[in-house]
Amino acid sequence: MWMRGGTSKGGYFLASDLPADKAARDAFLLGMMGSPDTRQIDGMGGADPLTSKVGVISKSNRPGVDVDYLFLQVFVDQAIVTDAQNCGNILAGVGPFAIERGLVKAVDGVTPVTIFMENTEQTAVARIRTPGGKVTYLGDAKIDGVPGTSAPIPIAFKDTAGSSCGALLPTGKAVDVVEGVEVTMIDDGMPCVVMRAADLGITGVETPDELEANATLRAKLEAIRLKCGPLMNLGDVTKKSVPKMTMVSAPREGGAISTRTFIPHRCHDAIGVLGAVSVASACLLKGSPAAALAVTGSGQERSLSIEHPTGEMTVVVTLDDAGAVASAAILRTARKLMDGVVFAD
Ligand code: NQM
Repeated sequence: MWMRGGTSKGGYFLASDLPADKAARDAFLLGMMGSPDTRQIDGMGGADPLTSKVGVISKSNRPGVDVDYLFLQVFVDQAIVTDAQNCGNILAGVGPFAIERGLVKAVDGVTPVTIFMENTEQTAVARIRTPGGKVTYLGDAKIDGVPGTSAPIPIAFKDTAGSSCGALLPTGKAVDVVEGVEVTMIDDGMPCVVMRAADLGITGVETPDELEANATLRAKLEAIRLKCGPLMNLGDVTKKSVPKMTMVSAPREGGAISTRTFIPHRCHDAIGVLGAVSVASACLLKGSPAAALAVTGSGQERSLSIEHPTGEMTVVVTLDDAGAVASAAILRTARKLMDGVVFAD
Protein backbone atom coordinates (compact mmCIF):
# COMPACT_ATOMS: atom_id res chain seq x y z
CA MET A 1 0.00 0.00 0.00
CA TRP A 2 1.37 3.45 -0.89
CA MET A 3 0.57 6.03 1.76
CA ARG A 4 1.39 9.49 2.92
CA GLY A 5 2.40 9.26 6.56
CA GLY A 6 2.65 12.73 8.10
CA THR A 7 4.99 14.74 5.88
CA SER A 8 6.56 11.63 4.31
CA LYS A 9 5.40 9.14 1.70
CA GLY A 10 6.31 5.56 1.02
CA GLY A 11 5.47 1.88 0.63
CA TYR A 12 3.83 -0.07 3.45
CA PHE A 13 4.32 -3.84 3.29
CA LEU A 14 3.27 -6.85 5.29
CA ALA A 15 6.55 -8.43 6.42
CA SER A 16 5.25 -11.73 5.00
CA ASP A 17 5.03 -10.19 1.52
CA LEU A 18 8.75 -9.31 1.41
CA PRO A 19 11.70 -11.70 0.96
CA ALA A 20 12.83 -13.04 4.34
CA ASP A 21 16.46 -12.82 3.26
CA LYS A 22 17.73 -9.32 4.04
CA ALA A 23 19.93 -8.96 0.97
CA ALA A 24 17.07 -10.08 -1.30
CA ARG A 25 14.66 -7.74 0.50
CA ASP A 26 16.99 -4.76 0.10
CA ALA A 27 17.61 -5.54 -3.57
CA PHE A 28 13.84 -5.63 -4.09
CA LEU A 29 13.32 -2.31 -2.29
CA LEU A 30 16.10 -0.56 -4.22
CA GLY A 31 14.69 -1.80 -7.52
CA MET A 32 11.16 -0.84 -6.58
CA MET A 33 12.18 2.70 -5.58
CA GLY A 34 14.45 3.18 -8.59
CA SER A 35 17.61 3.66 -6.47
CA PRO A 36 20.39 4.57 -6.85
CA ASP A 37 19.43 7.47 -9.10
CA THR A 38 19.00 11.12 -8.11
CA ARG A 39 15.71 11.20 -10.05
CA GLN A 40 14.55 7.66 -9.16
CA ILE A 41 13.06 7.76 -12.64
CA ASP A 42 12.76 3.96 -12.92
CA GLY A 43 10.90 3.46 -9.66
CA MET A 44 8.32 4.62 -7.16
CA GLY A 45 10.60 6.94 -5.16
CA GLY A 46 10.05 10.67 -5.34
CA ALA A 47 13.74 11.72 -5.63
CA ASP A 48 13.75 12.90 -2.01
CA PRO A 49 14.64 11.00 1.19
CA LEU A 50 11.16 11.89 2.51
CA THR A 51 9.45 10.02 -0.34
CA SER A 52 11.82 7.06 -0.47
CA LYS A 53 10.68 5.29 2.66
CA VAL A 54 9.32 1.88 3.59
CA GLY A 55 7.32 0.51 6.52
CA VAL A 56 7.34 -3.25 7.17
CA ILE A 57 4.50 -4.34 9.40
CA SER A 58 3.58 -7.63 11.09
CA LYS A 59 1.25 -8.82 13.82
CA SER A 60 3.10 -8.68 17.12
CA ASN A 61 3.68 -11.51 19.57
CA ARG A 62 4.65 -9.05 22.30
CA PRO A 63 2.25 -8.73 25.21
CA GLY A 64 0.08 -5.62 24.96
CA VAL A 65 1.36 -4.77 21.47
CA ASP A 66 -0.74 -4.99 18.30
CA VAL A 67 1.85 -4.72 15.54
CA ASP A 68 5.59 -4.56 14.98
CA TYR A 69 6.84 -1.83 12.63
CA LEU A 70 10.26 -1.76 11.00
CA PHE A 71 11.22 1.44 9.19
CA LEU A 72 13.62 1.28 6.26
CA GLN A 73 15.17 4.31 4.60
CA VAL A 74 15.94 3.63 0.95
CA PHE A 75 18.66 6.07 -0.10
CA VAL A 76 17.93 7.98 -3.27
CA ASP A 77 21.35 8.23 -4.88
CA GLN A 78 23.20 5.35 -3.22
CA ALA A 79 22.45 1.61 -3.12
CA ILE A 80 21.76 1.70 0.61
CA VAL A 81 18.75 0.50 2.61
CA THR A 82 19.15 1.25 6.29
CA ASP A 83 17.27 0.40 9.46
CA ALA A 84 19.58 2.65 11.50
CA GLN A 85 16.84 5.22 12.05
CA ASN A 86 13.19 5.24 13.02
CA CYS A 87 10.57 7.44 11.33
CA GLY A 88 7.71 9.04 13.21
CA ASN A 89 6.05 10.25 10.02
CA ILE A 90 5.79 6.87 8.28
CA LEU A 91 4.63 5.66 11.72
CA ALA A 92 1.44 7.69 11.21
CA GLY A 93 0.30 5.31 8.44
CA VAL A 94 1.04 2.11 10.37
CA GLY A 95 -2.22 2.10 12.36
CA PRO A 96 -4.51 2.58 9.35
CA PHE A 97 -2.50 0.03 7.33
CA ALA A 98 -2.68 -2.53 10.14
CA ILE A 99 -6.46 -2.15 10.37
CA GLU A 100 -6.94 -2.21 6.59
CA ARG A 101 -4.88 -5.42 6.33
CA GLY A 102 -6.85 -7.07 9.15
CA LEU A 103 -3.97 -7.20 11.66
CA VAL A 104 -5.99 -5.14 14.13
CA LYS A 105 -9.75 -5.29 14.59
CA ALA A 106 -11.28 -1.83 14.61
CA VAL A 107 -14.05 -0.71 16.94
CA ASP A 108 -16.78 1.78 16.05
CA GLY A 109 -15.28 5.18 16.82
CA VAL A 110 -11.57 5.45 17.61
CA THR A 111 -9.26 2.40 17.57
CA PRO A 112 -6.00 2.59 19.52
CA VAL A 113 -3.16 0.71 17.82
CA THR A 114 -0.12 -0.11 19.95
CA ILE A 115 2.97 -0.24 17.77
CA PHE A 116 6.37 -1.68 18.64
CA MET A 117 8.99 0.28 16.70
CA GLU A 118 11.61 -2.34 15.89
CA ASN A 119 14.33 0.16 14.94
CA THR A 120 14.50 1.62 18.42
CA GLU A 121 12.64 -1.08 20.43
CA GLN A 122 10.11 1.39 21.77
CA THR A 123 6.36 1.58 21.76
CA ALA A 124 3.92 4.17 20.45
CA VAL A 125 0.15 4.31 20.63
CA ALA A 126 -1.68 5.78 17.62
CA ARG A 127 -5.40 6.54 17.81
CA ILE A 128 -7.15 5.90 14.48
CA ARG A 129 -10.59 7.21 13.50
CA THR A 130 -12.72 4.17 12.64
CA PRO A 131 -16.42 5.10 12.35
CA GLY A 132 -18.48 1.94 11.83
CA GLY A 133 -15.30 -0.12 12.35
CA LYS A 134 -13.66 1.18 9.14
CA VAL A 135 -10.67 3.48 8.77
CA THR A 136 -11.48 6.98 7.60
CA TYR A 137 -8.81 9.31 6.28
CA LEU A 138 -11.23 12.24 6.16
CA GLY A 139 -11.26 14.85 8.88
CA ASP A 140 -10.41 18.38 9.82
CA ALA A 141 -6.91 17.95 11.25
CA LYS A 142 -4.25 20.07 9.60
CA ILE A 143 -0.50 19.54 9.85
CA ASP A 144 2.03 21.97 8.40
CA GLY A 145 3.76 20.73 5.28
CA VAL A 146 0.63 18.94 3.97
CA PRO A 147 -2.12 20.78 2.08
CA GLY A 148 -5.75 20.29 3.16
CA THR A 149 -7.08 18.40 6.13
CA SER A 150 -7.43 14.74 7.16
CA ALA A 151 -8.52 12.59 10.09
CA PRO A 152 -6.35 13.31 13.14
CA ILE A 153 -3.89 10.61 14.25
CA PRO A 154 -2.57 11.52 17.71
CA ILE A 155 0.50 9.47 18.58
CA ALA A 156 1.90 9.07 22.10
CA PHE A 157 5.50 8.00 22.77
CA LYS A 158 7.07 6.72 25.94
CA ASP A 159 10.67 5.95 26.83
CA THR A 160 12.13 7.59 23.76
CA ALA A 161 15.32 8.64 25.58
CA GLY A 162 18.40 6.87 24.26
CA SER A 163 16.49 5.15 21.43
CA SER A 164 19.61 4.51 19.34
CA CYS A 165 22.47 6.00 21.37
CA GLY A 166 21.79 4.19 24.66
CA ALA A 167 21.30 7.43 26.59
CA LEU A 168 19.50 10.74 26.17
CA LEU A 169 22.89 12.46 26.27
CA PRO A 170 25.36 9.91 24.92
CA THR A 171 28.36 11.99 26.00
CA GLY A 172 26.78 12.67 29.40
CA LYS A 173 26.86 16.40 28.71
CA ALA A 174 24.34 19.00 27.54
CA VAL A 175 27.08 20.82 25.63
CA ASP A 176 30.19 19.61 23.81
CA VAL A 177 32.43 21.49 21.44
CA VAL A 178 32.96 19.75 18.09
CA GLU A 179 34.92 21.36 15.26
CA GLY A 180 34.84 24.57 17.29
CA VAL A 181 31.02 24.63 17.51
CA GLU A 182 28.94 24.16 20.67
CA VAL A 183 26.63 21.20 20.13
CA THR A 184 24.12 19.15 22.07
CA MET A 185 24.27 15.50 21.08
CA ILE A 186 20.87 14.19 22.07
CA ASP A 187 18.65 11.17 21.38
CA ASP A 188 15.05 11.45 22.51
CA GLY A 189 13.68 9.14 19.83
CA MET A 190 16.01 10.36 17.06
CA PRO A 191 19.75 11.00 17.32
CA CYS A 192 20.21 14.73 16.69
CA VAL A 193 23.01 17.25 16.91
CA VAL A 194 21.53 20.59 17.96
CA MET A 195 23.52 23.76 17.31
CA ARG A 196 22.96 27.52 17.25
CA ALA A 197 22.28 28.64 13.66
CA ALA A 198 24.39 31.75 14.29
CA ASP A 199 27.41 29.59 15.12
CA LEU A 200 27.19 28.08 11.64
CA GLY A 201 27.04 31.52 10.03
CA ILE A 202 23.33 31.49 9.13
CA THR A 203 20.35 33.39 10.53
CA GLY A 204 18.12 30.33 10.78
CA VAL A 205 15.34 31.69 8.57
CA GLU A 206 16.88 30.73 5.23
CA THR A 207 14.86 28.45 2.94
CA PRO A 208 15.93 24.79 2.56
CA ASP A 209 17.01 25.56 -1.04
CA GLU A 210 19.23 28.41 0.14
CA LEU A 211 20.80 26.19 2.79
CA GLU A 212 21.33 23.30 0.37
CA ALA A 213 23.10 25.70 -1.99
CA ASN A 214 25.51 26.74 0.79
CA ALA A 215 28.47 24.40 0.17
CA THR A 216 30.53 25.83 3.06
CA LEU A 217 27.72 25.16 5.51
CA ARG A 218 27.16 21.63 4.22
CA ALA A 219 30.84 20.77 4.48
CA LYS A 220 30.98 22.11 8.04
CA LEU A 221 27.83 20.20 9.05
CA GLU A 222 29.17 16.96 7.61
CA ALA A 223 32.53 17.42 9.36
CA ILE A 224 30.68 17.89 12.68
CA ARG A 225 28.37 14.95 11.98
CA LEU A 226 31.17 12.51 11.20
CA LYS A 227 32.87 13.44 14.49
CA CYS A 228 29.62 13.24 16.47
CA GLY A 229 28.64 9.77 15.16
CA PRO A 230 31.18 7.77 17.23
CA LEU A 231 30.70 10.11 20.22
CA MET A 232 26.97 9.27 20.07
CA ASN A 233 27.66 5.51 20.05
CA LEU A 234 26.51 5.35 16.42
CA GLY A 235 29.90 4.29 15.06
CA ASP A 236 31.01 5.43 11.63
CA VAL A 237 28.02 7.36 10.25
CA THR A 238 29.42 7.97 6.77
CA LYS A 239 26.72 5.74 5.25
CA LYS A 240 24.01 6.33 7.87
CA SER A 241 21.07 8.71 7.85
CA VAL A 242 21.71 9.68 11.48
CA PRO A 243 22.45 11.82 13.38
CA LYS A 244 20.21 14.60 12.07
CA MET A 245 21.74 18.07 12.14
CA THR A 246 19.44 20.76 13.56
CA MET A 247 20.35 24.44 13.66
CA VAL A 248 18.24 26.47 16.07
CA SER A 249 17.48 30.14 16.49
CA ALA A 250 15.01 32.20 18.53
CA PRO A 251 11.35 31.54 17.66
CA ARG A 252 9.80 33.98 15.18
CA GLU A 253 6.17 32.82 15.13
CA GLY A 254 5.37 32.63 18.82
CA GLY A 255 6.66 29.04 19.14
CA ALA A 256 9.33 27.53 21.37
CA ILE A 257 12.26 27.51 18.92
CA SER A 258 12.98 27.90 15.22
CA THR A 259 14.74 25.06 13.36
CA ARG A 260 16.46 24.13 10.12
CA THR A 261 17.40 20.42 9.88
CA PHE A 262 19.65 18.46 7.54
CA ILE A 263 18.56 14.77 7.43
CA PRO A 264 21.55 14.66 7.05
CA HIS A 265 22.42 15.67 3.47
CA ARG A 266 19.16 17.22 2.34
CA CYS A 267 17.51 20.04 4.25
CA HIS A 268 14.10 18.97 5.62
CA ASP A 269 11.13 21.08 4.43
CA ALA A 270 9.75 20.62 7.94
CA ILE A 271 11.25 18.47 10.73
CA GLY A 272 10.94 14.78 11.56
CA VAL A 273 8.51 13.77 14.28
CA LEU A 274 11.04 12.16 16.59
CA GLY A 275 13.56 14.78 15.53
CA ALA A 276 11.12 17.37 16.89
CA VAL A 277 10.80 15.42 20.15
CA SER A 278 14.61 15.40 20.50
CA VAL A 279 14.82 19.13 19.78
CA ALA A 280 12.02 19.83 22.29
CA SER A 281 14.01 17.87 24.86
CA ALA A 282 17.16 19.85 24.02
CA CYS A 283 15.22 23.07 24.64
CA LEU A 284 14.57 21.89 28.20
CA LEU A 285 18.22 21.05 28.96
CA LYS A 286 19.71 23.66 31.23
CA GLY A 287 22.83 25.25 29.75
CA SER A 288 22.32 23.86 26.23
CA PRO A 289 22.59 26.10 23.11
CA ALA A 290 18.87 25.49 22.41
CA ALA A 291 17.74 26.29 25.97
CA ALA A 292 19.33 29.73 25.77
CA LEU A 293 17.17 30.59 22.74
CA ALA A 294 13.98 28.69 23.54
CA VAL A 295 10.70 29.85 25.06
CA THR A 296 9.50 26.76 26.93
CA GLY A 297 6.78 27.98 29.32
CA SER A 298 6.20 26.31 32.66
CA GLY A 299 4.35 23.41 34.28
CA GLN A 300 4.56 19.62 34.21
CA GLU A 301 2.84 19.35 30.83
CA ARG A 302 3.98 21.75 28.10
CA SER A 303 3.19 22.29 24.44
CA LEU A 304 6.38 23.15 22.59
CA SER A 305 5.81 24.44 19.10
CA ILE A 306 8.88 23.59 17.04
CA GLU A 307 9.01 26.06 14.15
CA HIS A 308 10.38 24.77 10.82
CA PRO A 309 10.56 26.00 7.20
CA THR A 310 6.91 25.21 6.36
CA GLY A 311 5.24 25.92 9.71
CA GLU A 312 5.51 24.21 13.06
CA MET A 313 5.13 20.88 14.83
CA THR A 314 3.71 20.89 18.32
CA VAL A 315 5.21 18.40 20.75
CA VAL A 316 3.26 17.93 23.97
CA VAL A 317 5.71 16.85 26.65
CA THR A 318 5.13 15.63 30.17
CA LEU A 319 8.05 16.28 32.48
CA ASP A 320 9.19 14.11 35.36
CA ASP A 321 10.12 15.56 38.76
CA ALA A 322 13.68 16.18 37.57
CA GLY A 323 12.34 18.31 34.70
CA ALA A 324 13.25 15.77 32.01
CA VAL A 325 10.81 14.65 29.31
CA ALA A 326 8.95 11.55 30.54
CA SER A 327 6.58 11.20 27.58
CA ALA A 328 5.75 13.06 24.38
CA ALA A 329 2.82 13.19 22.01
CA ILE A 330 2.31 14.65 18.57
CA LEU A 331 -0.47 15.00 16.02
CA ARG A 332 -0.11 13.52 12.54
CA THR A 333 -2.38 12.57 9.65
CA ALA A 334 -2.07 9.95 6.90
CA ARG A 335 -3.73 9.07 3.62
CA LYS A 336 -4.04 5.89 1.58
CA LEU A 337 -2.85 6.66 -1.96
CA MET A 338 -2.72 3.31 -3.73
CA ASP A 339 -3.15 -0.35 -2.92
CA GLY A 340 -1.76 -2.91 -5.34
CA VAL A 341 1.25 -4.70 -6.72
CA VAL A 342 4.64 -3.06 -7.13
CA PHE A 343 7.48 -4.35 -9.32
CA ALA A 344 11.22 -4.22 -8.75
CA ASP A 345 12.44 -5.16 -12.22
O1 NQM B 1 12.14 12.18 13.04
C1 NQM B 1 12.89 12.52 8.36
C2 NQM B 1 10.56 12.54 8.49
C3 NQM B 1 11.84 12.10 9.03
C4 NQM B 1 11.99 11.25 10.20
C5 NQM B 1 14.22 12.32 8.72
C6 NQM B 1 10.91 11.34 11.21
C7 NQM B 1 11.22 11.44 12.63
O2 NQM B 1 10.25 13.70 8.56
O3 NQM B 1 10.50 10.82 13.39
O4 NQM B 1 9.74 11.33 10.89
O5 NQM B 1 14.60 12.92 9.73
O6 NQM B 1 14.90 11.57 8.02
O7 NQM B 1 9.83 11.73 7.92
